[in-house]
Amino acid sequence: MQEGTVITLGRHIVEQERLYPEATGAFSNILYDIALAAKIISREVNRAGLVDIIGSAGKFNIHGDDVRKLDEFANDVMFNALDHTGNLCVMASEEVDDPIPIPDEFPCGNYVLLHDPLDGSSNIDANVSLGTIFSIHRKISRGERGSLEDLLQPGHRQLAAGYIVYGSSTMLVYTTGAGVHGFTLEPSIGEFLLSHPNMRIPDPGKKIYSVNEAYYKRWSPGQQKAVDVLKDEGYSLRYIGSLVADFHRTLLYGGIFMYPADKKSPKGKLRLLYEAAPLAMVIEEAGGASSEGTRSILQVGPSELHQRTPLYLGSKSVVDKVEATLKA
Ligand code: AHM
Ligand code: MG
Repeated sequence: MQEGTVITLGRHIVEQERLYPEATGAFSNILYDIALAAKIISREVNRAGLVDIIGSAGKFNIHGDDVRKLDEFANDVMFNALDHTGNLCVMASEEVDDPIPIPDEFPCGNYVLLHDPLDGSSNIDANVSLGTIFSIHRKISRGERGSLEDLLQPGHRQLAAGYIVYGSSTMLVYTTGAGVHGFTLEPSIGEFLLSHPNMRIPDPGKKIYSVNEAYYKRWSPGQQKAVDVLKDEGYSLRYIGSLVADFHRTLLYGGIFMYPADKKSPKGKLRLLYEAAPLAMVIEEAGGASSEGTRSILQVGPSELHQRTPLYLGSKSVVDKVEATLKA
C-alpha cells in the first residue's frame, strides 16, 4: 500500500471480506449499516447541548425523562438502518425487553445483531463520552425468521463485535477476528478513516484500575483484596462511569476495567450480551483478557436476553492477577 493512502472504513471492510472467498457481502453490508447509524447518532449526540439554544430538530431534548429519549432515538436509528436489508434475521437491544423481529414485509438473512444503542446516556448533560456497542452472530435456528435461540449464543461464537465512542472525536473500533481496527470520523467528509490499525492492548500497560470504588464495602473480600493489591503496587484510579469511554482508555493504555458483583447486585450491573461479550471479543482480539471472575466472558452461555454479569476487561497479566486474587 502506498504511503499516505487514506483507508476508509468501507475500503477496509471490503479488504477484510476478501480474506474470506466464500463471503457473500451480506456481513460487510451490516458493518456499513452500523457505521451509517453511528454517524447519525454521533450527529445527534454532538447537537444535544445545543437543543436548549436552537431547539430540537427531533423528538427529544436533553432534560429529565427526555434524556432517555436520546437512547430511544439511537435505538430507532439502529433499527431503521438494519431492518430492511435482508441481512439480519432478528435483533436485540438493551433498550427493548424482547427480541426484535425483522418486519414481515422484509426478507430475513443469516445474521443476528445485538446492541446497546447508547450506553452511558445519563452522562450527557456533563458532556461525557457516550458509546454504542454491537455484536454480530450467525443465525443458528432452523426457521426462516430468527428466534431467541439465535440471540442466546456464547460470546466465543461472535463473528464480529465493536463499539463507537462519541468523544472529542467519534471513533468506531471493530473486530471480525482478524485484529482490532480503529477508525476516526472525519466529519467534513462523513467518513470513518483508519487511524488505529491492529490495535494491541499494552501489557501490563499504564498502572490504571477503573472501578466504582464507592461500592468497596459491598464487595466480596476477594474483590476488596484485588483492589488493595493494585493500590499497593502503585496503581491509579480512573473511572468515568461511561463504559465505552472507560473501556476505550483501557484498550489504549492497558490496566484493568472492573464492574464486579456486589451485595446489592449479586450478578453485577452490566449486560452480558450487549456490553460484556462484544467488549470481551475486542479486548481478547487485541491481546488482552476478559473475565466474569473465574473464566473468560466469551465462555459464558447466556440463558436470558438481559442477563447481567460481573465484568473484568484489560491487559492479560492484570486480569489474570485479579482473577487469581478473587479465587484465593
Ligand atoms: P446503563 O446501561 O443504565 O446506561 O448503565 C451502564 C453504565 C455504564 O456505562 C457504566 O460502566 C456503568 O453504568 C456505571 O455504573 P455505576 O454508576 O454503578 O458505576
Ligand atoms: Mg448500557
